[in-house]
Amino acid sequence: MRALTSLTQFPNSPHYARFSQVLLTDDDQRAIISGQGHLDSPVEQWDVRISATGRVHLLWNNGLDAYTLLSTDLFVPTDSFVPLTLIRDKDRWLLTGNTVTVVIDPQGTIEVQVGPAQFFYTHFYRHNQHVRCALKTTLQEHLYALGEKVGRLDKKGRLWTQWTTDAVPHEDHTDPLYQAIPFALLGQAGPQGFRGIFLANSARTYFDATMDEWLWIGADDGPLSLYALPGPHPQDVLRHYTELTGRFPMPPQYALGFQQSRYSYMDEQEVVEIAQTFRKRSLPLDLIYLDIDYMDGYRVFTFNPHTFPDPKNLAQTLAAQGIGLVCIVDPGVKVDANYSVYCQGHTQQYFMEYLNGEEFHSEVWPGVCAFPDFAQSRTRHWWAGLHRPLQEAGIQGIWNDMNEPAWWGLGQAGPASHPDEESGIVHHTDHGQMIPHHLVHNLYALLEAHATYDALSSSSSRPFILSRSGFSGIQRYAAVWTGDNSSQWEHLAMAIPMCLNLGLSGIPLVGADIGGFLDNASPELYARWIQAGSFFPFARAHSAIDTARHEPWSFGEEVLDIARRYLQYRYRLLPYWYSLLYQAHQDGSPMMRPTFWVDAAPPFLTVDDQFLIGNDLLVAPVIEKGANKKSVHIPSGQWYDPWHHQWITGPRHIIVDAPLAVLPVFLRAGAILPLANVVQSTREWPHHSPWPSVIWIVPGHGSLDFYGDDGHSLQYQTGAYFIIQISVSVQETTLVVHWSRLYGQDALIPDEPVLFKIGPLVKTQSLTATGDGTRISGADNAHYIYVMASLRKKGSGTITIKQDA
Ligand code: MIG
Repeated sequence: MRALTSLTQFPNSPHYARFSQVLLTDDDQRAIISGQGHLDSPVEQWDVRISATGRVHLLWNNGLDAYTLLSTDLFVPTDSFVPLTLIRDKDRWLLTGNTVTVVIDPQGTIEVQVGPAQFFYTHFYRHNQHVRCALKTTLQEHLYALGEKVGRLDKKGRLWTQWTTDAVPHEDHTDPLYQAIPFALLGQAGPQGFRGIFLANSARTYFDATMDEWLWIGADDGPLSLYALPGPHPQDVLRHYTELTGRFPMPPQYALGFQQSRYSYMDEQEVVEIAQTFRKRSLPLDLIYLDIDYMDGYRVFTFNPHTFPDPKNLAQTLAAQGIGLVCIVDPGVKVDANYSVYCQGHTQQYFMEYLNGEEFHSEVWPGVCAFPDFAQSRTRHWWAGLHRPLQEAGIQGIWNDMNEPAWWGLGQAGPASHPDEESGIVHHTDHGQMIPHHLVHNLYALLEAHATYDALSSSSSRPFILSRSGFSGIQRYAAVWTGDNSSQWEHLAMAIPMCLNLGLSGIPLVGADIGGFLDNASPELYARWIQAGSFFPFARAHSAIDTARHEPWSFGEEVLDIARRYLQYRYRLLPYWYSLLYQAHQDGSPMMRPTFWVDAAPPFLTVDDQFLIGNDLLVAPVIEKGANKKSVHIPSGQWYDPWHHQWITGPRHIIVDAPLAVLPVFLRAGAILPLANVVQSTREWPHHSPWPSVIWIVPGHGSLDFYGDDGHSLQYQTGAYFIIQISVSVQETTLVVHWSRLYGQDALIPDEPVLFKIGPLVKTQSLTATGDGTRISGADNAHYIYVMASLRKKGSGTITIKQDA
């Protein structure tokens, strides 16, 4: 690995580019800047384009653009560009289009002004194939996203590399990790707010934030292809970024359920026992994972005939308990003349090759392996077809591991070979090009996920894929977990900023292995982890081979009760989660959000031991050993603490009691939380997505677009869904709850009435409720008013609560 610590070694280099000419193309949609400098080539070229939506694309051509080439096969970017006007202003060029202004200075700077966001680029530099430039930032501006990174929420102060790597074990200094997401979100308090930079390049790339006032951005090869994405809210930036790279399709509803894994459940009997114990202990569960030992000698797409003789029967047995099966699939295919997958791949030349056409081999779990060349659509098509036996056995989801790709070299002797060093490997494209591996490496998991997605969407149900590695756009196909963490308190703490930044990188369904993968969790650590993990978008417990048992009942009765209670909270909240999934699907908003999402001021710009689910639920997990209190930064506005029945006015720093059974949560005034009955599995709702029995309305101002569909088919893509907008407002002594259907037909909406739980109110004795629905008095009606109503009847309804005259 390269020991780069900074990109800024040549601060006074004469090699920075200068600009000599700016011209418009015939259609006026592209400005071409010619550069001069003491560069390796006498003339360099830059393109500037402005999209109709206000994104500014700056492209410094430099060799093969593998990202654009291969992603064009996967999807076509939607950008359309506006006509530009160019004028010479003194010795600079002014380029305008739409509401954007770009100022090009012959000294070698390009300044983009789009709304309150400003992007000042300078120090364009090339050395051999490496390109870089500097983007102006300030001490006040914080840095986020960048995919999957260790450390704090704010990524300033370090050099970050984007190069997909099997990083086991990883610690606070480890970089890079499994995902490569060359997208940075920059943000500060005040009107300037947030802005984003996407470096659309699949080579090894760098974001060097070691200087306070400059962000250096570089790539080892390929173009410096930079998209400036305006804000000012992070939601605006994410909308732009996911418009370019794609959004998360609605997954099957079980993807939000709890999931249990271990490396490995060794045979069918063990899997059945795990399922039965979950049911016996009344622990909600939707999926069990089969890790690599289910296979026959680690041969992908096979089952071990002795330990998993009847996977179909196993899947049926589990399905009867509402539990689905997910199988791991690694890309390495065992080189074995008696193994049909290898033989097909070899004969058809589906595998990666050396430049001289020889098949590339390296060792991984099955021994010596060949690796599918996912850059070719014919290989992807073949790979998709290989999933048929798994589907026929009734497998619900696919878990893609080792897809960085990870391999260990040949032979035991030397050090493990690293994909960097396999410099002679090439990929072939559909258009007859050969691309060196280092330009495809970061895209490998994305291309594999695309093939897997195709495999699983050939039936009528929605695909569910979990991927360890990925590039910008992995959210089009897969959920992501953070790889091999450890059963240590530091790793529980780190999971929060890691998943927050993954969410801010456009990937909504994210989580870390609950309990920690390596090592053994103490009962206390597991209790704290399952509490916190129940509030992560993706909730899966997993543990390595040779570790102690980590199922929820392995730590004694007290911890089991805690696990059950928090898993039940998770299932109750599923209607809320499901609506957030839909929002992610629509505009790229994360489901798990940093508190700066609602309050972009200090300390929220750096707070990373608490998080929001949507905008209404603040979660503050205990992440320290032995702690029974939690320090919480409450964002501005009124928040309700349901454990201590207290209102808190933010912004405020508080310390709350949090004994082992308590994870502090806070509800925003105006929160609308649709809550389901506790079920053991989402399969208890075979015909519709999570449906609330209760909608908790917290007095204040707020609204929620409550979304639903059938929960499993692709018919939502052709309009089979509904959206009911629910809002609450308070004026003097009157509180009004209103709902109205924004979209969807009656037949899709369950007929079961819902109970509006409105409160806490000061006292309900002197309050009257009028409007649609029937008032029900509950036991604790001193603080809550309950009104039963149908969300289906009529298209809308209102409940008004008034103080008696
Ligand atoms: O080199 O399949 O991150 O979740 O259990 C280890 C065995 C390979 C790494 C994954 C982990 C999985 C394990 N895999």
